[in-house]
Amino acid sequence: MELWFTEQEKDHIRFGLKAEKVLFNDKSEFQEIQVLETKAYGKMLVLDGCVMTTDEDEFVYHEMIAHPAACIHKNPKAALVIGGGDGGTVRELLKHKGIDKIVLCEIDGMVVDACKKFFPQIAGGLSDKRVTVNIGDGVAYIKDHKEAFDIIIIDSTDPIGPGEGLFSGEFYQSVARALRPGGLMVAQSEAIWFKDDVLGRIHRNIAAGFKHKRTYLGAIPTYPRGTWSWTMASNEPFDPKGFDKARFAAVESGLKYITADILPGAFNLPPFFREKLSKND
Ligand code: SPD
Repeated sequence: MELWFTEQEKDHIRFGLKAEKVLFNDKSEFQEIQVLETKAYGKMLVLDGCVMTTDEDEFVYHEMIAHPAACIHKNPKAALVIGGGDGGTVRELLKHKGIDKIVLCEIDGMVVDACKKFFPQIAGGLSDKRVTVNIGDGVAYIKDHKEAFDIIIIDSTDPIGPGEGLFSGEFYQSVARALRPGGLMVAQSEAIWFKDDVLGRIHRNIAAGFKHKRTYLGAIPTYPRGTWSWTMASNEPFDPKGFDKARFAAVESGLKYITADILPGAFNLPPFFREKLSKND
């Protein structure tokens, strides 16, 4: 009998992949966790029925969430990743030798353990000496930190379930307070085809915490509708075109998606999406 994984986006939209095997299937205190073997994308991590990462396309998401901020910030030394228990975002930040401290705050220890076992090429950096793994609630963690980080990355699940608090206006205000002067936040901000009310809420809430924000895009075939967005925000102006070229050149040979053209180019948005966002600025 064939085994099919389907992610239901709406009652009339589903994404499906044939699964060869279920490698892991458990329920933590927070969510259902599965690791499936697929022919199309290799191993795939699924949380509460939504694809989080796959062997084949994870590099797009993790490069895009980490390197723009690491190269646009003037001189990043300390970074915090909230969520991101698979370790992919941490792995990319570690490529920047100038970043000497990275804290990962992930609510679900079972996600970290499963990823260390099934995705060692993604999670391997979690044992690096520059990295501290804190298993706990990112919403509480951020409230206890003031002017502590240069870069804060919100590598959350979708805005339902355990990830919901990571999309609130109050949370983004706490993130702004936890950044040092000149600090940058990057948050995964969902698919560009997502319902206007969901996107509207995310962007209004980010604007509640930050004076400046810019959204950028990348292509991820295993995420709903394939075109994904991230939003960079700060209380000081920043310019994607003014990224540090030498810092980018030092990591470029290890990258599979971002180039020196793609990095600033990803901030060019199609007019329909720009208009959608402008309603919530
Ligand atoms: N709909 C999927 C959104 C997932 C974003 N986070 C993925 C975590 C990968 N590190």
